[in-house]
Amino acid sequence: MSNLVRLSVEGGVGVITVDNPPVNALSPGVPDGILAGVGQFGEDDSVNAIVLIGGGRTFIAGADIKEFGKITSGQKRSGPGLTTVIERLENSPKPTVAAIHGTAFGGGLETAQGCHYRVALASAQVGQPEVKLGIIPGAHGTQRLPRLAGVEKAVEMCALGDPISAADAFDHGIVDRVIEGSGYEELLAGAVEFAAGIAAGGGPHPKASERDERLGTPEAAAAICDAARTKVRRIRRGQMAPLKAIDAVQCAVTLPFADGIKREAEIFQECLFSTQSKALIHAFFSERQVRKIPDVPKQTPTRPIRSAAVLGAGTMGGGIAMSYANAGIPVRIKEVTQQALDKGMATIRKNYERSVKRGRFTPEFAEQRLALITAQTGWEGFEGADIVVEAVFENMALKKEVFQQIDGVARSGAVLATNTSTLSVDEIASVTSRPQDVIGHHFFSPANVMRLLEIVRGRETAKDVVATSMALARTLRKVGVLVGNCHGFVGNRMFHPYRREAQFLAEEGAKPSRIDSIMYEFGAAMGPMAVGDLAGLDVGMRVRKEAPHLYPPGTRRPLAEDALCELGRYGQKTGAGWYRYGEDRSRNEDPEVDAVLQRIAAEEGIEQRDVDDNEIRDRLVYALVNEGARILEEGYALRSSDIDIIYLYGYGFPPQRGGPMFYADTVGLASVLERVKEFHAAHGHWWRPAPLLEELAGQGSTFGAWDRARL
Ligand code: 3H9
Repeated sequence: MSNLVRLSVEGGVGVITVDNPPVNALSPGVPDGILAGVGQFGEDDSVNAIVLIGGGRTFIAGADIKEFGKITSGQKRSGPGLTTVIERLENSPKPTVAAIHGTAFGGGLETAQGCHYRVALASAQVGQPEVKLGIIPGAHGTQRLPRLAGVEKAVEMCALGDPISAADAFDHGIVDRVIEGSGYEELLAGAVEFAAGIAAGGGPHPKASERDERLGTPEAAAAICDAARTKVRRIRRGQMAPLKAIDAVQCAVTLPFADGIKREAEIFQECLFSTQSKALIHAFFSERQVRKIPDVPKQTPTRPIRSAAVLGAGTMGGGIAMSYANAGIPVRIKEVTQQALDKGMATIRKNYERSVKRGRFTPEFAEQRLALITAQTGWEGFEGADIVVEAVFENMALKKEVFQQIDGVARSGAVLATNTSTLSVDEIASVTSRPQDVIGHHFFSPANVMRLLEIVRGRETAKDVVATSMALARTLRKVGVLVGNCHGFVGNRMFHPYRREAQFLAEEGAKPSRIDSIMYEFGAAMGPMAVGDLAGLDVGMRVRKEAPHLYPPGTRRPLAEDALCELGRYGQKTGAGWYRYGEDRSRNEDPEVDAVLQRIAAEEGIEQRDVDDNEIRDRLVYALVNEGARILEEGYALRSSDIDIIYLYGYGFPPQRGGPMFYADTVGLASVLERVKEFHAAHGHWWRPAPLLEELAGQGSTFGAWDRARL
């Protein structure tokens, strides 16, 4: 018997317990153990039924994702396949019952579908999240799930990958009984009682593979599948697995079960070996890796954050306050004038109303959250806050003044966070008497929605403040990434050359709308011009004015956006920027922009030409990669995969590309370097290859290998 699976007998019911913490993944040894358990209990006359349950906090959360990399790299694997186990559970003469708590995901839910019955705690969730890893269910889930739940539900679950509650699963026939109680013990007792009752009632016991009463007609399935295809082409744009998952589920209706599972296996293999799947699996592990900070181990104590105070009720301050309130943390929000405070609170209220309208929050939830926000113009209560977050205008003198005030009121031991997006955390901390408590919390707009939180460690930031910030990010349902204190930190420091190249390309003759569509086709949520218009072109103009050292003498300076700003074209907020905007915010090309670009080209002696699409893509993406490589070698990011997470969660980089650094690895660093050198020869200074890129390309290595070698 595998040591990952335990067997016991309770009241005539054989219990198979999977014990593979933390999530009971189907690692090698688990399928073997379940198989052996079914065999042993099958032959044991004292056992009338079998319960399959997960030890610890969850049922089986799926296949062991680490194994996929081994398969695709050609490593040999031994032991029975999961489908053998599932067939054995389904063909067991004694009734089999899956007892679900925590999460039954992917191969876990497929294993449960092989059981004759499924019971679950009300708190449990079930799902087929494989598409989030760029694959489809590969252990017959696309064929059994529609037989249990109908095609519509199966398509939704397999194509979108989102989990559903036990109640929803019960309503759709995936779960046969919801067990009262909240813990493992109650689940086990309920499942054993259920199984004993079923056994006493006699057979035959339902096999999902043989059921067809919920499948419906091929015509009805085709209509459901077509509608789902239209939807995923929009909301999972550029991703292959969701469409493949729909194809596979449709086979449940058009093919007999035996042929359906063959087709599923073919599609599964095709997806598993795709670059998209490798990218999404990279993103899965990178999101978890990001929490590991070599000199701040897991055991580092954290400071409790039970209350917060935010300075500034503008767009960022308001969104930050909402993030705290949404996590159940009472938060004070302070503005200088009553008028600014009222405006900020009106926006917060409007945002909650919108979330209620969209069905994201219930009206009660929104009211409760709103009640957690205290609006004020004074400092009252700040002395009790566990964290004070500064979100005032991006100006060093102002931030210093505000931090001096915070230093005077905040209690000893409070975390003092600045939401600066570019300024030096050390300089801000230097005006306080406690730089060890100061840290950057760089939220992304809209702060209540965007998942990224760049956590900027200053020279003197205490380790427990770092650990507290990382834990707080999870509480706020954000992905916290630790970065170093350089201009723009990681995300904006890389975004700067990306947007600079976009301007250069436009000045050289590439149409702004073409530049945007190249990045959109690459999979980005928005192209660089549209992003500029959304954020406001004056933001970049101000940075260029305030940080002239960023453009040393003799280097080419982007001129287009400053020129657009001079014409009052600040972007969407003024109705015009790179585009002219209609009342409904529709984007229209504008000849005035072309005229500005032509004028700049003529004045600066820039030759306007027909810029090739590949050049547009490579100059934009490799500008990110080259700067990312510099950031890595300078130590401002811990890993290339941290940079990828920043771009996936903060900048709309397409998930199926895995992030800019992973994308560069998939292209091959030698090819990337060759292009960077070409651009260097043609455009000079800004394209000097990063030494780390040269080093890794020279060794035939990758950023991924660099990460692994260092940690
Ligand atoms: C599949 O099943 C394909 C099938 O069709 C079969 C085909 C034949 N494997 O997320 P956490 C690790 S595809 C390996 O922080 P939480 C994770 O890396 C799979 N490792 O916990 C982390 O490690 P570390 C379908 C896994 O409580 C630790 O466990 N299933 C796996 O916030 C804790 O993870 C999925 O896609 C795994 N399957 O959330 C489910 N899962 O501590 C993926 C986790 O070293 N998993 N780890 O950093 C999840 O969604 C979440 O982990 C879960 C728990 C919700 C379960």
